Amino acid sequence: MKGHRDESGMVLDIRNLSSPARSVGLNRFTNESVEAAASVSGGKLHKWIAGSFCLLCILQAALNVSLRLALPLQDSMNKEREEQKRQLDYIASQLNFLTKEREELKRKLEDFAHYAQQGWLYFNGSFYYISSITKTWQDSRDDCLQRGAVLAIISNTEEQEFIRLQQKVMWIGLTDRETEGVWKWVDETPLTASFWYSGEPNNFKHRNEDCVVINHYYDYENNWNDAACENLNFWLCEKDM
Ligand code: MMA
Ligand code: CA
Repeated sequence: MKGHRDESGMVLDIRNLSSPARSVGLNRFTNESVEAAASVSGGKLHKWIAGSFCLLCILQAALNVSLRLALPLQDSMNKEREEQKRQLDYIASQLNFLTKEREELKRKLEDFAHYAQQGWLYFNGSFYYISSITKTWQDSRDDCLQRGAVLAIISNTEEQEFIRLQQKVMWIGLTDRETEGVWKWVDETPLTASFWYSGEPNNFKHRNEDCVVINHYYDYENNWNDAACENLNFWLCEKDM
């Protein structure tokens, strides 16, 4: 195309113009078209900058929102992790405790099996052994020690009842041979709850009766008797579990 279309849309053929006119026309055309071009591209740039700015704003807003969402999430995840660690520590300590407890129970079970097999009777936390032969009080005491036990120490009514129901005359671990009238158990504890049969202890006929047997009055709740320590009797050992 030989002509140039100006802004009005008219075709201007610069070849028909005189030289100065041509030059003026050309200059006019060139300046205008540069301005026009500049104004077009300037508008586009403005739009582009504005658009980019908007996009940045949107991105910033999105970032703000996601940070605001993410931070509490992070916080709660940390808390959850701490809680889980606490729970793990607790479970570990429980496991440790239960492992020890299991070992303790295993040992107890083995002890129980051992004493039960040898004919010991179990009552309220203790095993009891009733002899099948008779001995003096001192020999009976020694026998119990050899069995890892002591001559029975009666601490309360329930224990007295249990022993009475065995219906056997037996030495128990009570004596006043150190000081007449001061009764002491073989573990050195003083006598508190006592179950003397009526009239006992009596040092019968001024004999020295310094040791104690379960009497044969099994129907009576109180059936202890002081007897001579050299007498031969069955005996009762006790082992606390
Ligand atoms: C026996 C003896 C004594 C007791 C009296 C009770 C005969 O002696 O066991 O210690 O006090 O019986 O009658
Ligand atoms: Ca007596």
